Amino acid sequence: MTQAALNGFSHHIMNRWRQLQLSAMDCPEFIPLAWTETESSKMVELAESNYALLSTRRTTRHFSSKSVDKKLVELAILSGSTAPNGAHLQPWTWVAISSHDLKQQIRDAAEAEERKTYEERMPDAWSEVLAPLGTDAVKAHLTDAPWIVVLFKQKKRMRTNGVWGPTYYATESCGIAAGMFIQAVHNMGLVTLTHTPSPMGFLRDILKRPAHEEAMLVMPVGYPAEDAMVPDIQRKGLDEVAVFIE
Ligand code: IYR
Repeated sequence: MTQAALNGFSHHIMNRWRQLQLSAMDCPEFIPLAWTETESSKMVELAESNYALLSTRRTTRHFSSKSVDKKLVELAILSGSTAPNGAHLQPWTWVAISSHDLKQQIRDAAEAEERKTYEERMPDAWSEVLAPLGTDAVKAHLTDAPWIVVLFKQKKRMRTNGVWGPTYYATESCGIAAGMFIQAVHNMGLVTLTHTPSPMGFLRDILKRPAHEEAMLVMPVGYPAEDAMVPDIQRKGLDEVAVFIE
């Protein structure tokens, strides 16, 4: 046998061994999909009512301090956590805060960063598109709302062998989870706002999260203030957002 053939052979043996190890390790178990067919006449009705519900969702900066039952926040988090995600690693941690002291600490730190962003860091190209939305460095919603939920993305995971490994598509997974959380909050008759203080490192420190977790979104949850306002803006139509190729 030539040296090249020997190398090829040992490579083949190594690969086979690896395959055997893998199949012994994760021998997947499957169960039947729980699914009941929806009558086709009902499907359009359901699709329309879901769209109608989502169309009424608005992001407001004006929250009431009226309290919200913890159970509702738990259900919103559970709903968000049903999101499809990379390799089913569920790479998220939701930190839900109702402590006024902690909300104040988060608000103070967020406003300090946001003041720098709005006053020094924000280029014209950015501020010109934010101006119509009326955002600024004052983040009263962080103390007005009864709850703030901070979504942390897990960048790594501990493998069963005790060695750190990556998570996969954690940003996409957490983005989808946040969307489902927002939908759940809206569906239960509450409002939320996707706040993205930048940089967000202070959230890990204040909330004592480990280094492999990175804050992605801060979402106050509550009732809207009685005089809550929203910008007068329209959503793009289907022909502006979609292309169908049939
Ligand atoms: N993070 C800042 C700025 C901001 C940026 C975008 I893009 C928005 O849609 C809204 C705000 C803030 O939260 O104010």
